[in-house]
Amino acid sequence: MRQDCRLYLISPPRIDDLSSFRGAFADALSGGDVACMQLRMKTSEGPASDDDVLYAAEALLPLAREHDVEFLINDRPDLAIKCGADGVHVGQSDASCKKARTLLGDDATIGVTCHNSRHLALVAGEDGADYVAFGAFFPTTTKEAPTKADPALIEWWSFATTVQCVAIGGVTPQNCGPLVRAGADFLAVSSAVWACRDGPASAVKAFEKAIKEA
Ligand code: 3NM
Repeated sequence: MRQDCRLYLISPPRIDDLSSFRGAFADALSGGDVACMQLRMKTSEGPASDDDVLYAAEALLPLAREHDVEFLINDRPDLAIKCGADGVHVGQSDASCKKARTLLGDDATIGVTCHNSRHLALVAGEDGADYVAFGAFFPTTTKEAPTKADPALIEWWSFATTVQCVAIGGVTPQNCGPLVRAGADFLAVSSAVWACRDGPASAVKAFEKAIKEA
């Protein structure tokens, strides 16, 4: 049986005040079930420096460990190794899934951005990805998402394979129902949690409720 859908947090693209964001992360984790946190410090102007990523990971990883939350680094297997993360999320123009596996080993979690492409997802699955990520399901301002995905893709994937899938892009507690019902294993969310008016804990709680009721 497939596990129930769970929440997967993506950091804000910029973390200007690490101590304040650490507080927001702790607040999010106090709100309910969180499976994973991806540190993705990257704006349209480019990625944060290696030092800034490592510094942020050093501050956030212990919190993730305390709450049994997987901690992944975006794009960079080398930084994932350096900071002791559980794995990496790679895009189509980053290190390949195979390369990441060679570098990180069998126990690491490796996820691959597959946009709205069945082909990319099948290749990632064959290459040993632990999950594939489809998106963007809804409009987002967090990233210039190059493709638009439909819940039917998740439905097809869930029937076709046992590799887990992540739904990403503009996901909120209000719009996530169709993704959950289609069989998404994870909802990957950034702004709906960090920019929630009532705070991250309240957003996580709202996602938990929406997932249960989907
Ligand atoms: N990847 P929010 S959309 C990181 O479509 C990312 O591949 C996407 O943030 C894709 O929850 C996206 O704020 C942004 O929309 C997700």
